[in-house]
Amino acid sequence: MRIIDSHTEGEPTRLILDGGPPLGGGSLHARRECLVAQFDDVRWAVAHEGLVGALLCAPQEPASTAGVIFFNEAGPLGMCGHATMGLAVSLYHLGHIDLGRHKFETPVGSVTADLKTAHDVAVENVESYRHRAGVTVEVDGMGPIVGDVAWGGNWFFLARRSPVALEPENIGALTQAAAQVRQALAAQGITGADGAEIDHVEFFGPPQGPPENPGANARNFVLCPDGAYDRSPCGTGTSAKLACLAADGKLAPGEGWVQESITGSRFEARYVLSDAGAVRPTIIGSAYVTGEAQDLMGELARASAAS
Ligand code: PYC
Repeated sequence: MRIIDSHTEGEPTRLILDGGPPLGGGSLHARRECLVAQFDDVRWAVAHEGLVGALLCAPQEPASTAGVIFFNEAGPLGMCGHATMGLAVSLYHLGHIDLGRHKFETPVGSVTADLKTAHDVAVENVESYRHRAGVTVEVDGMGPIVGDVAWGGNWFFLARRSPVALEPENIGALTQAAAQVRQALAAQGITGADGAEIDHVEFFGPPQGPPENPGANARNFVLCPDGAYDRSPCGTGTSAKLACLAADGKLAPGEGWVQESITGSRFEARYVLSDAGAVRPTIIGSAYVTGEAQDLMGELARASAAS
């Protein structure tokens, strides 16, 4: 298996270039189901160090650059904003694509990565929307937490206030609080559309960027399904936030939003409205290649035999 690693605003991505499991043809959704049903050990082995894996696939449409299935240690993801940036930067680094716009098929729809430079990418995400507003979830020891349920390529609960101050020294307590919220959502039957599990929890607070670099609109903390927090501001979580801001009339089409992560990294974001009135977010950030490896599965087998 040949892989390339990258970092996007603090969050790692591991792209499988070739040698991945044979998933057959069909839609990216069907191939994602095949990955989970038949090759879950491969998915786990690639992503178990707390990174997001991206399996490069042949696209269905000739106009697409590639198909991609994102996953982490817990299972497959719908979309992943930071990893799409890592994907585009990695393919450019290898000389597989030029600067400019590239369409990628994902299991939840096609997205576009506009590679502006070797590192700067604007990702036009899938249509995003708020499913439920002002939902109250009762969390033991925390009381009622009010938030919105929204889709940004994954399902999010966006809490209106963070139960713990959004400071890096509180990451342990934030992770625990967000995990409790996620458990409470499931226990109280609060879901996304069609009963979909809400597997990402997002807390918001005021931005805390350094005085020499002001201008973020909000800081977030995002708990991912594998129990790890997102070091980046989370592309799909930022998309879900834009959908909520749009629904509340707090952000107009084309208006900029700067989302800061708990680590202080940032994504710029804005949205357009489709002809049908749906929110189509664009998330802008930077990614850097950090490593390349050949024979990853052989290395993992040797490491596990030696330990
Ligand atoms: O950037 O969309 C994102 C993301 C999802 C999970 C981790 N990062």
